[in-house]
Amino acid sequence: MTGPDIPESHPRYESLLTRHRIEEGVDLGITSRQGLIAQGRGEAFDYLLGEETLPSADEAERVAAASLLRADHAVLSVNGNVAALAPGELVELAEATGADLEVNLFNRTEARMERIADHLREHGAEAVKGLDADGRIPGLDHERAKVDADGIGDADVVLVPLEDGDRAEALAEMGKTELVVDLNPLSRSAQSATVPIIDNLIRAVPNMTAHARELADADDEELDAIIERFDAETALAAAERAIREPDDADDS
Ligand code: PTJ
Repeated sequence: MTGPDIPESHPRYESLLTRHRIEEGVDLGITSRQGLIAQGRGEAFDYLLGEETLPSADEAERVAAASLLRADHAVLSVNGNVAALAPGELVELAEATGADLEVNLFNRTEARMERIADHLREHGAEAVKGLDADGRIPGLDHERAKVDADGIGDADVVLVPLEDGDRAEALAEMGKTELVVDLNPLSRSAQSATVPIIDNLIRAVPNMTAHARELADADDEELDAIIERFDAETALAAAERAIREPDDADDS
């Protein structure tokens, strides 16, 4: 992708870069036009959160990394926004944790599925799932229910960044450990997650990879202890507090 002409010293550099990536994703036929709206919602929450990773989000990212490492079969779900914002970073997270990558779209079209899979391959992905669509998530209408039977269908741990609430709830009902990245702590996706990560995807993914690398030699007991100590409600409450009472900040 071409870089935007924004000086790194600009106070809103990260936000402008993110907008540029989403815009370019639309131009490339990767991101849906609804993705622009989703980006705007996300930006508003990021602004309220101070555009930085809260300590509670950093902890959730470590727990997510431990969950991916501990999984029998982990899958990172990729939609049009995620593919535009952090394709190379997701490939690195998949490599660091042994997870599969699967394209899974809210507004599914075959053309966009193919383009996103190609885009991930251009960023170093070796295998990309999602195109077989031979599995279904129960309780959703036909197009939105499609998954790969040997991908999300079979996974015990799934990372679903920027997921819509319906599908997040349906995946949770399938008993999967669901790691959700969403800047809105009140969204149904965040609320139904096993591990809600209230952070911007562009900060969350590299930080999960850093945690995964640091935990690469940890044994199962250590990973289990990290996972068991985590409390989703506390993490959600810390993010909500950071928005409502910024002066108290997140001191968890
Ligand atoms: O590519 P598709 O067809 O799968 O569609 C993807 C979108 C994201 C358009 C679709 O899933 C959708 O409409 O999502 P929603 O219901 O708008 O939810 C998106 C959520 O992601 C909202 O709660 C936003 O606050 C949040 N969000 C947006 N940008 C980011 C974000 N969270 C983390 N990082 C971001 N950069």
